[in-house]
Amino acid sequence: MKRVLTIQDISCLGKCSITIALPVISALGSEAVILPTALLSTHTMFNGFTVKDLSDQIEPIVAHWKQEDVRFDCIYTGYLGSIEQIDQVKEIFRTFRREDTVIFVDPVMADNGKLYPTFDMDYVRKNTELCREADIIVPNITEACLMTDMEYRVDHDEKYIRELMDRLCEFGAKITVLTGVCLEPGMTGVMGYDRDKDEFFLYQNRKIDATFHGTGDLFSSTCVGEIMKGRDWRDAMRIAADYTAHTIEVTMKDPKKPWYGVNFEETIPYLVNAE
Ligand code: PXL
Repeated sequence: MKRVLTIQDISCLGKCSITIALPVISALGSEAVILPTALLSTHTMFNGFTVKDLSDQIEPIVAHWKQEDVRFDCIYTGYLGSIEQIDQVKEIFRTFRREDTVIFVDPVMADNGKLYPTFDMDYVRKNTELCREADIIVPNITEACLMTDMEYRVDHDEKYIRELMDRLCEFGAKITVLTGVCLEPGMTGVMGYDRDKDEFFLYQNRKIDATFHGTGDLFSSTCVGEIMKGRDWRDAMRIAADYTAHTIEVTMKDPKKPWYGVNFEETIPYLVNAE
């Protein structure tokens, strides 16, 4: 069985980061090992959330794993707490990276043209450094614009997306994926670039007029789980995009849906059977 280390926060309530990564990666048949970066009462879209930084736990946990000679097939990072933590994560890459370890970085820090509360431009620069060490990066358009110094545009055309992709590809990842790419009315999806094959990939599916929290984490966790299943990265992205859209649709039909996240629990059977 493949073993995935995921490094992100625990938002106790809120259906994002580790509380999505764990069930999704497990459902797709890989062992999910967690390294929590911070403990929050909720995600940061709630008012009055509490945060306990867990940076001081990282070193002893990693030291113990080294003693146990633990190996990972993938290291997947999402929301990290601080600039110092990004240095700790880089060190973890150095410690556990083997020839066939997939380093998957989702530089979670912004959406819809805005940085999340708690982050600033120094954090953006540091997250850019982390992306330079990855095999696969999956920023959304807002994160990509911040990291490449481009203007954020809600309405975009292919020329704009290509320019953004060109700048992102300079980070040197084997696979560069930009999410939230809308190139046809009513559609949204991803554009990817495979460095070794020098090939672009565009996948568009129906755009649902709603934004829900945690859907980026759902997309990334699904990609990781599918890649660990041996799926080609293009198929993994297609399945993840379809699964995310399907989950949003199912959530919208629930009159009792919570405002803070999607009903991914209901759609796990769909995911497990996705081809
Ligand atoms: O879904 C991304 C995410 C993860 N973790 C925390 C967040 C967010 C987005 O706001 O606040 C704590």
